[in-house]
Amino acid sequence: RIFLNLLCVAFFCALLCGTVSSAQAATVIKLGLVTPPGSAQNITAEKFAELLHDRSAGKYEVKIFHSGSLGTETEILQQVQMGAVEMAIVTLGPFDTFVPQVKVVSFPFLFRDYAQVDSVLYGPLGDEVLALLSRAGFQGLSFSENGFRNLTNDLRPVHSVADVKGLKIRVMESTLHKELWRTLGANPTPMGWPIYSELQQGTIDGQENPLWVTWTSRLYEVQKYLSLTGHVYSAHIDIANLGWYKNLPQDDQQLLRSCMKDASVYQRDWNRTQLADFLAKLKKAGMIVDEHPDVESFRSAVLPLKDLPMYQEPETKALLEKFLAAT
Ligand code: EAX
Repeated sequence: RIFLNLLCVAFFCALLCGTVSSAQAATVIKLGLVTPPGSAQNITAEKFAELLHDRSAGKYEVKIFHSGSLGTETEILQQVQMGAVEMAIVTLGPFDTFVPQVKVVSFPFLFRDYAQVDSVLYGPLGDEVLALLSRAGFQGLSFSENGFRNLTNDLRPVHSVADVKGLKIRVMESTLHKELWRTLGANPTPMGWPIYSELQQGTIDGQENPLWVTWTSRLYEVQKYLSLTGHVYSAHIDIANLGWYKNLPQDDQQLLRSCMKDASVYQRDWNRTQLADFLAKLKKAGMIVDEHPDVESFRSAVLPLKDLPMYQEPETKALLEKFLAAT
């Protein structure tokens, strides 16, 4: 009987403890992104979740909504703006419509290599861009890496810009990317992600993305030709709803920023060490790769982009000049 009583006491203690600990339950942060587990965005998100959990001693729990379960990047951005979702990791593509100045970061052939990317974009100039996001209701925490974009298509090998003529290319939902491919002679169609079935059905001939995307999204199944054009350094932007962020204690705001910056360092390293492996896998899967396309022909063809009206807005123009001077 005593034993039974003790058992009851133990049981109620356990119950009580459970209640107490759930009363101190972690603050859940919803974070949206469109790519699947294993993608570069997820690597950043998972690292961020882990760092924030550890460094806040469990005060925050990040719940990742991946694979576009919250919608396209544009839709996710709208939800973050409204505060329905606290955070997101998105490509810069759809940002044009929210904060137009951000498109300078994706200017074609802006960065020569990763060393330059790290010193300029992940330095003070990048922070200047992040600071602009508040005017659209976002807190910019960090950039992270999608990678240098390369063209794939299913019609023919592309060596120089002349080979691009008339190709139906899916581009991100971005004026810059649309203008870029129009300038190169293609027939660009802006679309959200994913695009596998459109490529499979042949409504579009090609697309452009970093190697990891072409590999993890199995685009090699529906795309024959890959050219290492590296035309745009594609960044992710890691953001929070501004009002929500400003309501956090100061120390926690700083903690979120430093966790995201550190997650970005980790993710860039992950991205870069895998590149050779992705390329080998794509070749093995049957893609015909032009590793040394005539990049100069692309570079000179995109020069007029600078004179387009979208780059004449004074703030955008000044920012682009700063980036061009630093790269
Ligand atoms: O992040 O939409 C795009 O082309 C992105 O680069 C892709 O989803 C990977």
